[in-house]
Amino acid sequence: MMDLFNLKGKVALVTGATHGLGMAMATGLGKAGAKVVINGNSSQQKIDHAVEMYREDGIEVAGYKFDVTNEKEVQQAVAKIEKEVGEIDILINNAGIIKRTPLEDMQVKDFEQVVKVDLVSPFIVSKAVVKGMIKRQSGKIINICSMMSELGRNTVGAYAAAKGGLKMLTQNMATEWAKYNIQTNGIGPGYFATSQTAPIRIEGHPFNEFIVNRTPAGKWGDPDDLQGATVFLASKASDFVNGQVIYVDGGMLATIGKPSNED
Ligand code: GCO
Repeated sequence: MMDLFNLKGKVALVTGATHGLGMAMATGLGKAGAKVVINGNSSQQKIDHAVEMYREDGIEVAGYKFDVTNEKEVQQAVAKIEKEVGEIDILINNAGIIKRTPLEDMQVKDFEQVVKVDLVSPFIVSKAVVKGMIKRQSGKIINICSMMSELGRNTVGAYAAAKGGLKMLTQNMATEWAKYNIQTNGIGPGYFATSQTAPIRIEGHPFNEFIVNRTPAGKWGDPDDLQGATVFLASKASDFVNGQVIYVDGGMLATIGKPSNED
């Protein structure tokens, strides 16, 4: 039974994996036996530092710097990875940004940038990787969605539009590519303790109290909580699962919440 979750011999590309949720998911794939390829676009130094951290964790890893929104750079990077590391069996489209601004104040260019990174880049990277998967009649694509794939929240309208679109893009990728034995699914993280949420996760800050109260588990998620769902969707165990989003959210989407004075 455990062989179903064994990723030995597989190559997994995880975008935006120099820190945070991407690093946690990539680490899970590595611990399940995959050879991990991480992407970043901030600095080579940051990528090199992350590679060292993976290696200290016993993970076989390679790091590549490229801009996931630039189709030419992505195509060149995928060709380089497939030449230097191996054909990509598993793709996690995790790279993403958020800009928190009331919609009425948001600049169009900022809205477009969020959509470009969070929605268009999963299309760009998947398009570059899926050609090999189609040829090999095998592949796993996992798009990292969000609570905002299902719910709105003040000031994150562009992000919600992108993540809502990413849920539907996941369903369409599943529709078009399942016939090639490619399974495309999503993971929707709830509220996790990362650098992205650091500004809204301050002890005593109203939003921090709100999230803890709004989450039945009564806490922020730990990035490692995502590893089980990641390995499941990357492995043979999910070969007949397609177009689904697994929400790892402590129960947030299951409830309308409760009054703050209620246990
Ligand atoms: C926010 C948070 C969320 C989380 C996550 C929830 O500002 O509401 O950053 O967007 O990061 O996406 O699923």
